[in-house]
Amino acid sequence: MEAGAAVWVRDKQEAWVAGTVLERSAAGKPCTVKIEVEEDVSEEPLTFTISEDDGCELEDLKLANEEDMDHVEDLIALPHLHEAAILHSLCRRFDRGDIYTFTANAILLAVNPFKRLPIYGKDLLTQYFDVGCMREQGIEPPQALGPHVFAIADSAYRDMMKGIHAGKSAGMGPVNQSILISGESGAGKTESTKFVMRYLTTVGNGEGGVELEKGSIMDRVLQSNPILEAFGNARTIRNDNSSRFGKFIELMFDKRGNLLGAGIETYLLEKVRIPSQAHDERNFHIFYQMCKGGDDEERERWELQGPEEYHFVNQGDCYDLRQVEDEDEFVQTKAALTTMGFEASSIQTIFDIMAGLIHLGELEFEASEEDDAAVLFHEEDNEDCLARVCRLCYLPEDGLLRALTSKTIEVGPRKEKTTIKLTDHQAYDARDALAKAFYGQLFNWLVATINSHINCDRKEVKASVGVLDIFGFECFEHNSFEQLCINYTNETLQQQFNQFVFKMEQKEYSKEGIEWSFVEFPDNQDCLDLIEGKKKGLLTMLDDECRLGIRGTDANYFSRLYREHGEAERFEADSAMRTKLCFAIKHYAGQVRYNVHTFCDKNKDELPNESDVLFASSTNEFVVNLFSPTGGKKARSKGKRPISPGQSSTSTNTSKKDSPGFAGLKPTVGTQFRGQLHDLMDMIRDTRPHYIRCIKPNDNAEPDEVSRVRVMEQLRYGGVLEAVRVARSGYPVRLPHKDFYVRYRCLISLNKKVKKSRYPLRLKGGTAMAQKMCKDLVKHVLSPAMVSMKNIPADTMQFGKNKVFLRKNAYDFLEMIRSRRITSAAVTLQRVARGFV
Ligand code: AOV
Ligand code: MG
Repeated sequence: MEAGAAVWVRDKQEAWVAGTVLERSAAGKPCTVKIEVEEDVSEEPLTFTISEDDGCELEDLKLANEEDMDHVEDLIALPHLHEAAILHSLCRRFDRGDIYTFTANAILLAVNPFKRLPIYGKDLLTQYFDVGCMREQGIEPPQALGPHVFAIADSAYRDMMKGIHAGKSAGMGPVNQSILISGESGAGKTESTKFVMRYLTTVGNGEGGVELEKGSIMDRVLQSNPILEAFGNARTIRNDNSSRFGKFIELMFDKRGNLLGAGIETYLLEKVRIPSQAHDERNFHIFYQMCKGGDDEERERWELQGPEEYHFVNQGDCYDLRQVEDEDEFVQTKAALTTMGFEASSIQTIFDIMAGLIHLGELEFEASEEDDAAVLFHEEDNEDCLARVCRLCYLPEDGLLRALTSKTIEVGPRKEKTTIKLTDHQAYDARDALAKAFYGQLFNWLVATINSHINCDRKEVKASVGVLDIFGFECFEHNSFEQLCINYTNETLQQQFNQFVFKMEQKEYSKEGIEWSFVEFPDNQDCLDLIEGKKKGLLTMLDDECRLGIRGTDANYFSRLYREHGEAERFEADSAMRTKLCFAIKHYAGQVRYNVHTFCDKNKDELPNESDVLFASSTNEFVVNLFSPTGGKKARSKGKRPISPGQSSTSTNTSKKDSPGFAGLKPTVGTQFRGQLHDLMDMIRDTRPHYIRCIKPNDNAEPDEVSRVRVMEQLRYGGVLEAVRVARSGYPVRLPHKDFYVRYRCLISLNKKVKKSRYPLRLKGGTAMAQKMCKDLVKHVLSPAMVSMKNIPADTMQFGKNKVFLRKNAYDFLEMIRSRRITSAAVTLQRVARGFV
């Protein structure tokens, strides 16, 4: 390191701080560095010792990039590539309002600005599309557009179209695409998803252009968002609009790239929020929208006052959102339901039931003096309330009261049915369970109905782009089964990223014999094994406990867990934690402490057993159907993957024969969820993934505030640095020799001296021959052209055993001259066809 060199020095508070080397040093000698601290100029210089091995890089001291090299749009362009440089680059870009940054074009980093930026307008959307078209035609666009969520949506769309045009033959990778969006709670996944969907619906509108016709399929697909958010999102302490369910939406296109329809699959709605909310949190938005936004007539019908009045919506003592008004949102929710095609009578029933659920939470019980059995508290008040609930939920009063205060059990060897009375505590539990089931079932029905309105004729579908928006990684003071499932999802997605970006990539290089130095990455497979392992994973052990029926308890589960995993690297439960039945998991994104209280019940997710009869006796066909064994409407998103109300997220009506878990019982929540996640990952495996990694710059949802330590944490656990390293030294494009030859043979005229007859149209012979012909083609034609026209060195291509490996710049260049050659005509043809001109 030379004297005067700009460096980064590791720092506890700021992650990395800038400094200057004061004295020149060599390996093994101390090196003094002056840190540039604004407030404290008098700070003593620090001394580092550089060992022989470290060369000029130390664990806590890194060479800084030159000023003008800091502001790169793609991190792989950073001359000095390390954590400090990436962090600094992102922060500087963020300060200038550039919230997006690419990593090798395939991973988009998005730092949440927490304020509206004017970068999502129709004009800009069109520009991104135009630039995409030009690139595809081999034309350098006149203006460069920076990294953007539209750009990644565009590349997914283009890759899909390329796949459609190329057909199955040309080794171009899968036709179907997926955009996988990750990041912790509040990082911006849902917002990014909406931008991606807006881009894809707009370009999928074909000749319709950028204005989407009201009620058109594109419009309906977009309108699914406000509906699902109203019923599935809630304010948490991490995010005012936190998704309390996971969502995978598959947008389907025809051979011309027009949007035909979509299918939505949802995962694990957090129903426990219905009966209880933590301090400063809210129930699902819809309740507040109704309480505050309903007009006089509606509120009279629902008998609703302000949300402060009701137990099910006031426990968090929090009623407003910081950025939006519930009243306005309610208008939007209703409009979206109408646009989607929900019938007016269904809409009324949905809202009636929602109001009924609010009143259900008001029902109170006490122990009767005779036998401790639950009876309505203050009979008169509660009878009014019961009547109100029943009117709004279309249920018979005696039936509801019976379901809440009694239970049928089987006794004796002949399993005779007998009814026992519940205690007041059990009655409260039954009330809450009923509310959760009702809401969960209604949510599933909403999803299924939306699917039926955005569905399309599968025969026309040529390819799809799937967008995954999950609930982000969470760590609260109190974490329960829901957080375990949420964090398990995030682990799975991180593993998918690792698989794709690191494992598969590096395996392929060694298999093909490509020169490569292995990049270490943060692997989380062991954490996944701990959670979902077949024999002794946390979920399996929980199922085992639940199988014991009433003998299974949370405390038992805990002791078995501790016995089995007490020593595991990723597991922790010190004595203080053990007395509280808590354990911690060291997740990829940090340690989370879970309390096993209620795990068994939540995993079983049982309905009060009188409720079948109760719902069947409803006066409203809608309610009867919602809970009938074949319940709700079934909608299919794709031939083989049914989305049925019973199977997604909450499942209370899965038929017995579906049960993979316990013979004769419905599968547990954990079992179902694991199955769903595995199906999802299987499907994603058949797509070409594009990643958006959302980053939360601070924990206060404040604009213009960056905590460098928090940003660094997220970069670190997301494996961003390693991903940039792999991308920079890697070969993202690979084509089987024959495909490479067929694709670029048309360029032989670039070298006038080459005899065409040496390069036959069709290749004969085996792989060795194909490889030789490719090598010749590269050596005599392609490489000289690359060097002379673009100064791209020859080592940007390597020959594997079966494939040619290309760096991005080499591939882009070849594609550009190839398309120039092939489509020299009508440059704007596609623009015209898409209606943008
Ligand atoms: P999440 O989906 O990642 O959290 P959201 O997408 O809901 O996070 O983002 C949280 C909030 O950040 C939003 O409500 C916006 O106020 C703001 N925000 C995010 N992205 C942008 C953007 N591009 N421009 C302006 N504001 C933005 V969670 O669902 O809780 O995991 O599980
Ligand atoms: Mg979200």
